[in-house]
Amino acid sequence: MKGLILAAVFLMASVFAATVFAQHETKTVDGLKVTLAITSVEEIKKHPGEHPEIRMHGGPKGTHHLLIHIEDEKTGKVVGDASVKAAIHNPDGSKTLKNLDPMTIAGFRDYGNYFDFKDQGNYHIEVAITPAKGAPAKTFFVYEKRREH
Ligand SMILES: [Cu+2]
Repeated sequence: MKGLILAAVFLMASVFAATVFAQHETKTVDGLKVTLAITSVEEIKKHPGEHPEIRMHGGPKGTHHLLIHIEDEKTGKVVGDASVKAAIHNPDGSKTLKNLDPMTIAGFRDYGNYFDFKDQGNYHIEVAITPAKGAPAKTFFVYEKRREH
């Protein structure tokens, strides 16, 4: 069992190592460790073999793939049975609301979807997490788009 877990961790690390992230950040809220990873669609299309995202959500749309990975802070267990939504406040003042679909990368149940982050500026990302057991939680990230990816 321990060997299996180590193998899975190694597999996930190698999947992540191959990825150039536009943003990668972890925050802790209400006993949950929440990791945000944003990858540009360009990057995904350049190395489709390294990015399982290429087959997700009906194929790439928009400019970026947003992924949320959730772990229990105490046990380190992946929380794969939550319902996760993202509300994005775009630099032009508009708002985008999307469900983050359950998706499996390297055997882990994560959540994600494609978004349009076309404009330069700050995207305020509010992530609402409703675990199957336990209280709902909210956390915030800021994606600062300063370059063309
Ligand atoms: Cu995905």
